[in-house]
Formats: sequence, C-alpha cells, structure tokens
Amino acid sequence: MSYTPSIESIDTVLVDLPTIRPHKLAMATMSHQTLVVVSIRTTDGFVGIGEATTIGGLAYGEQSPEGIKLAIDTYISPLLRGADAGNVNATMQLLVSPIQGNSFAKSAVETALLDAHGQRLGLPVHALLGGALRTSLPVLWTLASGDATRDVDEALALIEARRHRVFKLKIGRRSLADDVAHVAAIRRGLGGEVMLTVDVNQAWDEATAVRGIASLEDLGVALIEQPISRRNRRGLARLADRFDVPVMADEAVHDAQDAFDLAADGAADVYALKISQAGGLWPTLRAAAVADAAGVGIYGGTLLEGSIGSIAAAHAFSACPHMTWGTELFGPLLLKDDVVTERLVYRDFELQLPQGPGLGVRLDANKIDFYRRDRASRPVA
Ligand code: MUC
Ligand code: MG
Repeated sequence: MSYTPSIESIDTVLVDLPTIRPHKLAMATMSHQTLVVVSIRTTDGFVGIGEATTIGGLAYGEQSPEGIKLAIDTYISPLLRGADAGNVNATMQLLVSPIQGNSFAKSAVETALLDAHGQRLGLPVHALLGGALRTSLPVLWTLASGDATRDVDEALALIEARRHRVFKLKIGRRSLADDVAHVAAIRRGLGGEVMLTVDVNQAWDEATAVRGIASLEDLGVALIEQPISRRNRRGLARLADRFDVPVMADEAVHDAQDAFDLAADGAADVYALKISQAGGLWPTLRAAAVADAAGVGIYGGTLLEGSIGSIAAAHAFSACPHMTWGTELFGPLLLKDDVVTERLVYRDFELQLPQGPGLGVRLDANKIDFYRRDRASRPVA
C-alpha cells in the first residue's frame, strides 16, 4: 500500500528586518523590510519554507504583509490541511476557485510545498521544475540612497568587489529635471561603460514620460522600467513604439494572461517577472513561456524578498530558457541580517544556485525569534 504524504499544518510569521540604508523609491522610503515567512509541515516529517514580501506596506500594490498573513491563516490554511503534499500542482489547484487574487500568498505557499517536496525526493527545486539551464544568475544592484555622490561611491565599491556591475536607479520621486540631473551625475561618476537602467515605478504621466525617456536615452540608459501607470497599457505601447530604448513592464505584468495581453498590444519590449506577482514559480515559468513566444525579453524581478523568496525566484529563473536581461535578486544584500542559517552566495556578479535538496536554505529559529514582529516590544529599525 502506498502512503500519500499530506499537509499537517501551515504557519506564518511576520519578520521585520532593518535595511543597510534607507532605500528610496517613487512610492516609499524603506528602512526595513517585512517578510511573511511560511512553514508547511507535512505528515512524513518535512518542513517546507516560503516567503512573501511587498514594498512599503500598501504603497507598491494591493497586497500588504499583514493581508498576506491573514489570507494564509484564515482562508488558505484550512483549505490545504490534509491536502496531498506530494503533488504540488494538484494542491495549488485547490486554491484557484476559492481564493481570488492573493498571488503573493499563493507564491509563498507554492514555494514551501516545492521546498518540502524537493527535500522528500532529495532534489533541488530547480530539478522539480524540469532542470536548471544555468548554475548562477547575473544580479544587478539598485542605487536608491537618494544622493548621487553616495550612489556613485556605492556602485564603485560593488564593481571593485565584483558583486554587481549593472545598476538600476530609482527615479520618479522628484521633479523630472532633478531626476535627469541625478541620472546624469551618476553616469558622469561611473563613466559611459557601466550599464544603467531606471525604474520609475509608475510615477510619470505619459507626457512626462515622453520628455523623460528622451533625456534618459541621450544619457545612454539601457532600460526604462514601468514609466507610467500599470493601467495605461496603450500609453505603454505608445512609449515602446516611440523610443529605441527598451521599455519594461513590471507592475503591469503579473501572470501569463497579462504577458499575453501586453504582447498582443505590443505594450513592452521586456517583462520584469516576479514569482509573487505571478503567484508562484510555475506561474512564472508559464508567463516566461508566453514572453518567449511573443519575442519579449525577460528580466528576473524582485519585490525585495529576503533569502527564501530570492532563492525561490532564482530556482525558477534558472529554468527559463532566455534570461536576456539578467536579474535583480539582491534583496538579501539590502538587509542587515537574515533569517536563514547560511546567507546566499553572490560571486563574480552572480547569485550562485544551491544544489542541495529543496530550496537549499534553512530557517534560523533564533533569528526568527529575534526579529518576529509579535515578539513583545521589538523595535522595527
Ligand atoms: C521594483 O519595482 O522593481 C526592485 C528593485 C528595487 O529596488 O525595488 C524593486 C521593486
Ligand atoms: Mg520595478
């Protein structure tokens, strides 16, 4: 008689970790990051872990850390208790109809199921996804201190340390003239050879974007990320059509359906795919397949996850045939501390993919205890 392992319990905890410096984006300034850490215990004795984050509470999108925890504890966990822990697809399918949206929560749960299943089979998560096409992934760094001189110093030190050589600048918080001057100062400080991209996080209207992108193109910026509202798909298409510099959709592209619709409208040259926005690792691969079919480039995006979420994304991106634009899986490096026993390895400008079973990272119970929000009177930063 064969024995089917099932889900025994699902636990969630909110963990607040301080950042190494203020991280200034168009919609929020971060001094800490909140991780929703999910642990799934199975009847055959495995504990799989997953993670969800967002940026600035509800400033980035419609899902907050507190809401993700509530969705899992109140709605997802009762549905999944007793479900087949050895069949991740079938178990995730149980959520499709009763749980609308909530892609961040679903991504964390799917990650934990894949981690547990990988441990059970003695295989890394990328093997469960069909196999990795690379053993490491290029990772850029976001310069977002708000100060051009500090940003240049930061970038030069990271190039010297062979940790990052491509830099994304967060703009859209200030006037267009100030933003362009900021990018120009960083371009001067780093020289013409260093690849720079910008992320506007939807802050511009279309007229501002037309002026802004023209100036940034002159400064040799390589990629323009989500310059206008995610809802203005036609505007995005007009910008993609008008400029030579590639326009990348981020907030506008969540899953395979968005990838298809944007491609049908010719709305973007590149997609920033995020496991949280897609609703998991498999949904990310499905969105990537649509991008490939449409001839749209792929970039491995982040919601500034810690080590668990970042490595989960890395497993997925390692299995994508074309990662033309590299990744930004630097989230753990923006945090002063971690909640896993061994920090991720960044070497020669790339994140190294773990080869051990499951995700290849394990929770540090002491760190969780120290940083968990519900531990009485913990300061956040
Ligand atoms: C975003 O919008 O892309 C990625 C890097 C970073 O600094 O913020 C994120 C979110
Ligand atoms: Mg972005």
